[in-house]
Amino acid sequence: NLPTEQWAQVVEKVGGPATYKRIPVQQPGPDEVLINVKYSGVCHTDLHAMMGDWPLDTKPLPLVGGHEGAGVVVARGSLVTDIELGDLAGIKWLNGSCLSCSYCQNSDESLCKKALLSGYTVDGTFQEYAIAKAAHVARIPKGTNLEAVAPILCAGITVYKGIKESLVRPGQTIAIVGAGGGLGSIAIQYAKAMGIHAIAIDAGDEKRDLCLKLGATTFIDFTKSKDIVADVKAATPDGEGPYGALLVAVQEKPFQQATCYLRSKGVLVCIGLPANANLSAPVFDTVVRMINIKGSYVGNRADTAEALDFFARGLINVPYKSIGLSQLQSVYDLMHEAKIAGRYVVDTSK
Ligand code: 8ID
Ligand code: ZN
Repeated sequence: NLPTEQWAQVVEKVGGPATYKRIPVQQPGPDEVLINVKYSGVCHTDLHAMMGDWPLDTKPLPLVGGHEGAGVVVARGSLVTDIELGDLAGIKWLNGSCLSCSYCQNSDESLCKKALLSGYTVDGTFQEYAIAKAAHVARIPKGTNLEAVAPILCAGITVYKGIKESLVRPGQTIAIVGAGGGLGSIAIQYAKAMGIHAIAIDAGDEKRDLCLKLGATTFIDFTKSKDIVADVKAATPDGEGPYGALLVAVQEKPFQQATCYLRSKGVLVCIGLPANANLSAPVFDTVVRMINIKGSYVGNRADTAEALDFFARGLINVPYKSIGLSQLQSVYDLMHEAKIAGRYVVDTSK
């Protein structure tokens, strides 16, 4: 017997704040499941959504944010046959896609024009009961620690996919920019597990200690370095710079810098989504040094399963701090100040 009402964090106007209140529990449609979200990670995307940072409309307000939700399947629609009540499951940013367009056919589901986005175009995981399309729900093995796994559902999938997109190979070096934040701290560990050396770039002693503990080979403090480009190059064995750069910072400037410290033929993978940012690079250098610039946007269902498998093998220890769902706004306040080392995970029962 499911409750008809629940606690949720609701965005009622652009710019926030998020309001903790009681709202109705929705019923899943025929191809959907209802998940009792136990824990949800807080991604910087949730803050961008509340602030109206992007040139993409959310669903009409009110909006329930959140897209790193780990929980238990408690109801399913009549067409759903491959996931059982009681199974552990995760709601990710890609809540659903059409599964039949040319992008979906090619497993580029995040590029589907009809994609549904959790906590953005549909209500997300900052509530006790959330809905997702069964085809896209992440399958989580029984016995998994739901609090620890939650951040894998966006941050983990995204950085794992991004590292693959960088084409950096085992034994080579990647720069992770924004390395002390949620995506960055997890990226260090995926890189390490994939046999890749990570140069971590971020600010402050807490983030430096975290990055080095997680396995970064070097930490560069962008607030203290007098010459980021020279420092990054100097941190690679031949002084030529890293083979790839994973940009998960929420500022425009480091995107420009990366094109300068990448070694020739290096790949810049843009993941962070700072508001109103543009990327410019010198055309001459880009040509004669054969620099690659690309974007990477979450991951498909196979990336999801693979990212979760790295977690299940004990290779990824998400550095998370726990807090009640009722305290979400305080997490946004810290995030806005770039004061979070690692990830916050909210407990929907508090
Ligand atoms: O699919 C995608 N492309 C995707 C998926 C998930 C998240 C994209 N994102 C986007 C988010 O919307 C956000 O814009 O990735 C970005 C990072 O998300 P996050 O990791 O959740 O944010 P955070 O925890 O606040 O970490 C950001 C870090 O960047 C550092 C900050 O100190 C912080 O630790 N940073 C900044 I701001 N400027 C920097 C700079 N110049 C910097 N680090 C290095 N150099
Ligand atoms: Zn996210």
